[in-house]
Formats: sequence, C-alpha cells, structure tokens
Amino acid sequence: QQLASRSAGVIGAPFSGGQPRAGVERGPDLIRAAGLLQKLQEQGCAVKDYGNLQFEAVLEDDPVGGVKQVRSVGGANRKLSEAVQEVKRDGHTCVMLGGDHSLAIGSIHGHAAAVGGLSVLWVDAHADINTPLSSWSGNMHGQPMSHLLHELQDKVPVLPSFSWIRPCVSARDVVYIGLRDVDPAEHYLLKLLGVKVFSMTEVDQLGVAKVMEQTCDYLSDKVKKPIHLSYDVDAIDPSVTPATGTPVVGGLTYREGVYIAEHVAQTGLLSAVDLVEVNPLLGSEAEVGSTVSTAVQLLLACFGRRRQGDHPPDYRLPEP
Ligand code: 5AB
Ligand code: MN
Ligand code: MN
Ligand code: MN
Repeated sequence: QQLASRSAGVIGAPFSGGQPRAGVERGPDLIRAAGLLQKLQEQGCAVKDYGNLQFEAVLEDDPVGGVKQVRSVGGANRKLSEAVQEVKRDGHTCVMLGGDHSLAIGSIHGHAAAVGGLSVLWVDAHADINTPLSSWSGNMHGQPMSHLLHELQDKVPVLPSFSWIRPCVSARDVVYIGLRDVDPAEHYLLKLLGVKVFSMTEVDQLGVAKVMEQTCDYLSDKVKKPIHLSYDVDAIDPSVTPATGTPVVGGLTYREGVYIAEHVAQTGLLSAVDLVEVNPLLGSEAEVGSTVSTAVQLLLACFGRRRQGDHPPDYRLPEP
C-alpha cells in the first residue's frame, strides 16, 4: 500500500517535561524558522502546519516512585495523540517536531489509533525502553518504548495521567538504529523481547546501506505496515548535532543519518516522523545552527529530497 508521502502535516510539540534541561521546548519554532515548511514546498511537498500544541502546566506533579513530571508527560502526550490522529485522518504524513522524546508516546499512540498496526523505526543513541521501575534517571524521555509495547504491559505500572494509553506496538515490528548508550535494564529487555537492533557496531560492520536494506526486509517481511520513524537528533554524532540534552560520542555521520531518512522515504511507507531532542539552549550559535539545519535536512530527506538533485515533471529548459 502506497501512502501519500507528498503531503506533510506538521505539529509542533514544545514540551520539555520528559527530561530536566530547559530549551528543548524551543525546537519546533527553531526548526520552522530554519525554513522547513518552505523547503518542503519547494521540493514539491504539500504542507499543512497545525501549529504548536499548547500544554497546560501541571501545578502538583510530584515524582512517582522516582519518575519525574509524570502527570505533565501524560497530559501532553494525550493532547499530542489526539492531534496526530487528526493529521492522519486528514491524510497527511505526520511530522511531529519536539520537544523531548517522551513525546513519542503520544505520537505513536495517536498514529496507531488512526491507522492500526505500525512498524516503528527508532533512530537514537539510546533505546528509550526503560520502564518507570527500571529507570535510574527518572526521566521519561528514556522510557517511551516501555509504555508502547504490548509485551511490556505487565512490567509497567499505571501512572497518574497515563490510564488512557493502550500499548499499540509489537516488539517484532520495531527496529533500532544508532544505539551506543544502553542501560543494563534496557539491554536485558531488548534481548528478552528479541528486538532487532543495529547498534553503532552493526553500522560499522555492515555499512548504512546494508543496515537499511536489512531493516526494510525485516519490517516488510509479511505485511507492509505504515512506518513510524522516531528520529532522535542525538543519533547523529555530537560533532554535527551538539545542541541536544544527552549527546553521546561515536554517532552516525551526517551522511549516514541522511541516508537512513532517504531510504525510508523510498519505501513509500513513511506515515509519521518525529524529530526530537533539539535543544537550542545547549551550545554556541554555530552548534545550534548545525543541529537545527541537520534536523531540517533529515526531514527533507524523509519527504523525498535526493542528493542527486531532482526536477519537476513539467520542467522546461530555457530555449535560446
Ligand atoms: B533520549 C538514559 N537511558 O533512561 C535514561 O535522549 C538516557 O530520548 C535516556 O534518547 C536518553 O535516562 C533519552 C540514561
Ligand atoms: Mn537519545
Ligand atoms: Mn529497503
Ligand atoms: Mn531518544
């Protein structure tokens, strides 16, 4: 089934409650200011901007068993889930600009609620699969996968403001790329569930082209499900995308990062994409610039931008 990938529905999610560093809520406006919408249109993609979500401040949000800002995260994601469902009902490929990665809960939940079974491609230095009980940091941006996976339902307590969430992804429909900082509990869970992982070691071993070929073969083994690409900008090496809250050395090159997005675009199955963890308060002007422009290039590649160049079908060469 070929999904309409030439129309983007953009949601800004200026939310930072899944982690402790201020600034990541400015991501959506920065990515827009870098010209994402115009550049998408210039490459022949229709764009509808749904604007930024407004999240209500939760006044009483004491930690729950060490996990921080649970009610804020639950409420923000509930709102995001509804917004994503609207974008999907309108027939667009959904673009969620974060914000921190706890937003993947609402983004993937809403996507699955609208279209049914999904494949999830998680590109990140981290696995983000801690349960609320296994997390050392108490930060919810390190936990979204545990709230989404059917297989982990009995490992995850129901948190306040989380009762609306229904697990909606199966472990066999998930592929990780770029991992290089995985907690012991997360490694245990990935092995327990048999999740397909291309860590940086496999990227080194196979090269990004084979990684993407195997990713697509794996995900479209039986039925071709719509793909949810959840792209954490910290998957890319911090020399390229330093303005992010949890940078880890030894990441994807710019070219590998773009190649992943190009390849996903080519499948015709991309149905929603998250671009998260851009934090303009972390780093110099040049570092923020490099991070934001990389985020924009990743999204353009998701919507069919090709480095070889392109021209509209009705292009006419000027005659002398
Ligand atoms: B990100 C860590 N595993 O749970 C934790 O940036 C890091 O969305 C999480 O990938 C990183 O706090 C979350 C140590
Ligand atoms: Mn990460
Ligand atoms: Mn492929
Ligand atoms: Mn992440």
